[in-house]
Amino acid sequence: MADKTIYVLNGPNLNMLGTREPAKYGHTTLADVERLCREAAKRFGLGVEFRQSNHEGTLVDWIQEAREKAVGIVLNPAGYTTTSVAILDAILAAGVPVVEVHITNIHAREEFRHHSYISKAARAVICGFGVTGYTLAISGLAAMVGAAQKG
Ligand code: DHK
Repeated sequence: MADKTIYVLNGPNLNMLGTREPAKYGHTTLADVERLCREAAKRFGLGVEFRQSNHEGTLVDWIQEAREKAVGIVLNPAGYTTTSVAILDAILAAGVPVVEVHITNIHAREEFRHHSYISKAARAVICGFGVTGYTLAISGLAAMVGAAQKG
């Protein structure tokens, strides 16, 4: 059993990864991303609670839950990045480090995608690496929480 757990939370439309605008988001499915995350976390002895929701309040509930049950959070807020004060407030109250991930380079895209409420509270931000960003986020989070690489 893993010593510690991290939550990997995904916002709206990421359930459609693999078929959604593949020229931007790639062909990898969210199930593939979950597998990558579990492999990456295992290297640091971390367990993963991997979830996706299209609903803002559900994401807030899960961030509150992570406060009790996790040592850190990897969050792709997707479309809520640019709008959600509620998710920002949940992160400010979370008491565990949050790494914000975007598959695409949001700064090279439309102007409205450049501003992130989440970045105001995230400990780190990764964007533009495709789905590899999730594994980079897990490595960074592991360092933040002092989880040593196994083997
Ligand atoms: C995913 C989304 O759904 C968009 O709303 C963001 C982000 C970008 C991503 O790159 O993972 O603007």
